[in-house]
Amino acid sequence: MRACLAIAALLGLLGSQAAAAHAFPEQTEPRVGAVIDHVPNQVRIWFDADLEPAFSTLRVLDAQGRQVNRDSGQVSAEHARLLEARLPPLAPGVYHVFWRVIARDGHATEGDYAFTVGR
Ligand SMILES: [Cu+2]
Repeated sequence: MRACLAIAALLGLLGSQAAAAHAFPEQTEPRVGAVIDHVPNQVRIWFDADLEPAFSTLRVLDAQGRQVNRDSGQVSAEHARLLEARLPPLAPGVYHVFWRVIARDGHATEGDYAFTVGR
């Protein structure tokens, strides 16, 4: 999330095109920085614009940098603004979610956030 905002700020500084049409996260599950006891079946990120399914990915890495989700995420068939990835059961620890999406205008945005699985 922070990286995402940094990219937006950078685009602003460079006087690039308005970031309005790019896709940025509006909500995530688990939430940014959350400490959770129950691991959900999926990580889900809702964006503020429709996503291009072919080039949008979501990877969840454990503290050792190993990807824990088997696929690399997909845009929901029902909701063009929802990026999701199935999760296996997770051991306690910190996990980083890395997302990269292409909006329908062809512009890429990316970012990451962490959540923690408690004991
Ligand atoms: Cu754009």
